[in-house]
Amino acid sequence: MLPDLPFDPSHMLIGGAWVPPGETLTLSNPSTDTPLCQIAKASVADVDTAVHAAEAARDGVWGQETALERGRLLTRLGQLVLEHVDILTTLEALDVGKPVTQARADAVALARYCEFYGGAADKIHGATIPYMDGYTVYTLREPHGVTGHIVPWNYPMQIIGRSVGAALAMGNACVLKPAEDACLTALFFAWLAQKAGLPDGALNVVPGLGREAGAALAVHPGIQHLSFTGSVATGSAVQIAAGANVVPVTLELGGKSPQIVFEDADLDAALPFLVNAGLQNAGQTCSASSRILVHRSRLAEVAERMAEAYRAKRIGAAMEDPDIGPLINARQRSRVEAFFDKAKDLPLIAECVAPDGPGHFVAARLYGPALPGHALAQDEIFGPVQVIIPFDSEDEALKIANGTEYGLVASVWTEKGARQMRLAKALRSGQVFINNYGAGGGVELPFGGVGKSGHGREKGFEALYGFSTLKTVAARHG
Ligand code: TXE
Repeated sequence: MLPDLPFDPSHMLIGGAWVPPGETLTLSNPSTDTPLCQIAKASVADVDTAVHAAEAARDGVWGQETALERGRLLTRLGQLVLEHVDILTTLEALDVGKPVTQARADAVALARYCEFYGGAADKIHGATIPYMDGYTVYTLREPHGVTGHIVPWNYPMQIIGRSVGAALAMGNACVLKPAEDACLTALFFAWLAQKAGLPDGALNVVPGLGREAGAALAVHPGIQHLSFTGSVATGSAVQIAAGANVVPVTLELGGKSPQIVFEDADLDAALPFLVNAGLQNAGQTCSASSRILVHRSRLAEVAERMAEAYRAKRIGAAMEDPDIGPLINARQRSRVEAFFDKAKDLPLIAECVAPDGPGHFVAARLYGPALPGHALAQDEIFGPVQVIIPFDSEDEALKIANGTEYGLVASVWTEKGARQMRLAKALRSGQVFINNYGAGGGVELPFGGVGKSGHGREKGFEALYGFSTLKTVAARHG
């Protein structure tokens, strides 16, 4: 059951007011497939009102706020998030089906984003540029104005932290469209932001359908920057829609991220990363490591040890804090099961059996050896499924690793320093990890992809450049 909330979860937050929508949608619990509550089905008109509220904030109190005060506000918000970690954890576990420990880590990460961007708000600035005699030239880093944030259901808190957190730090006013499958922590975060003293309209939240509210936000002429995380198809549609208004878009679209295990890899160190980077959040992670490339000399050993780890995993309801929770909805389960059909020609190395429904549970499966061109080795599955691909040489490993349409994250397990350096340079990927995977997901580390994994960078200081624009001022004084 849903805990008592200090706001009505069927309402939208627009211009500082909790507003009832014309229509609602039912939010359900993926662990039980039972309804949780009603949420807003924001209309095109609601999105328009939210954008105007953000414009009013941009042109009003929020737009006048100093960087120091924006930083203080975000720091206060981070503290409030920490004080409400328990309820945020419960909401995420119920809404996303995310095991409690993983949901808690996301809540703590949300606080960390607020702290980081709170601290960074007054430390980003322009430069002076040496120029011709008689001129003083400098640059000003300014907010875009009103930013749109279209967020998926797999990591709502982390994605809101990295995009809305950075956008607010730079002084933008935000319109956030959370996913129709999971929006409770977005609403709770907005309520905390009000408590922290965020001026009305600086953050507006309009839950609703992607094809209605999301599409309306993407095409709205009042939006000056869009940040989107989700599927390639929708990301591409959002970019095309934003193109009509010549609006910059940051796209984070997932991947097929490899871990490369060389003949000299420390397997004791690698094993937890090899497995957990694929199974965390039931594999519904943009940076999930779904391809394990293994030097043929270690193939049997890696397969055996990963299989052992798979068999020790437990799948269950999120509130029972299993290793693996349910998938978000029946559609996602069907998607994953369709990959099981495509894998009929592959050896199944290990399986962690899923409990029967009504929750959207699916077995965790490890397949291999597979050829690099197999559908399981090429397509994003977004479920608890990994595939082992053997290789014989460094060149071959690199070719396989770079041989998909994606390029989000890659990791290399080897003790050889020169090889680490060669691969870090040659891998086509937004992030490369050496003898680890993810480095704990630090908020400080710029994140984003190449190829169909998207473009633009979020997290770290880099995000602040993305959520701002640069003005050059040239003063002629003789
Ligand atoms: O994604 P969508 P879905 C991938 C993953 C998954 C697949 C489908 O492979 O299996 O996408 O998931 C909003 N205009 N990822 O259908 O449609 C929608 O409301 C504007 C990868 O959930 O991309 C939600 O808020 N917005 C991923 C958000 O877009 C629209 C995370 C994502 O939904 C819209 C999630 C439209 N026309 C899925 N249509 C990652 N990179 O982490 C939908 N939306």
